[in-house]
Amino acid sequence: MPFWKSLLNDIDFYLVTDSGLSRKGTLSDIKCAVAAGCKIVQYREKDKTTKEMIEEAILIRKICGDNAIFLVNDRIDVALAAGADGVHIGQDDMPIDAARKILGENKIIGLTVHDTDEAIEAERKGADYVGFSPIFDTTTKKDAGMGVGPERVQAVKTIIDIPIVAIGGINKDNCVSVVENGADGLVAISAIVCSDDVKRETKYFIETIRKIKQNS
Ligand code: TZP
Ligand code: MG
Repeated sequence: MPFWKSLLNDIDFYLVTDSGLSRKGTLSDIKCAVAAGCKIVQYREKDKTTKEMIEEAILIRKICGDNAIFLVNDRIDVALAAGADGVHIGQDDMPIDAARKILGENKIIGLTVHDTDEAIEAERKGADYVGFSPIFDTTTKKDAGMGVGPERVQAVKTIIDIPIVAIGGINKDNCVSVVENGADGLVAISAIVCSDDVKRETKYFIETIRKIKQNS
């Protein structure tokens, strides 16, 4: 059984990288987040060449080791070249069934969904988890659309069996409501990579999520 099976079923905090926003650099962000206990890292890079991405992804693979699941955004080629655990794709990226053909059964495929219909379809097509987006308004992804609000997580959570992580504008002030509405995990970019202490902020999210789940 791949090491990530149990981690995926016990998601709490999930880091997505952004080299454009990062204060200390993507590799530093990942090292600090994993040291703080982050168990899923998604390498999301829009500005580098394929060669640069593969070189960086190989380093990320080493940092994550068996402690954190390592996913690559969009780029199945980069994921395979670097030995990542899988990919995260969007509605307009390669369809899940095509991605599955390339990656095989032992890799993770996560899909971004915006409503219950897309979530049902994602599960039916074999996604391993869904990223429900965007919960709140965000400036990190310019075309993300308007935040739908944390209450909408409940509708998606109750309709599918695969894990649901929530993304978009999540920060320390609003994260509690998202978990209380049923998110298995929270994803953040700016709340982590723009901070001056990635380890501290990551710990805060993990502990907050765990506390809410214990009490529910
Ligand atoms: N997909 C949907 S919203 C988003 C992505 C990649 C950006 C999330 O970034 P932040 O800074 O946590 O709002
Ligand atoms: Mg994409």
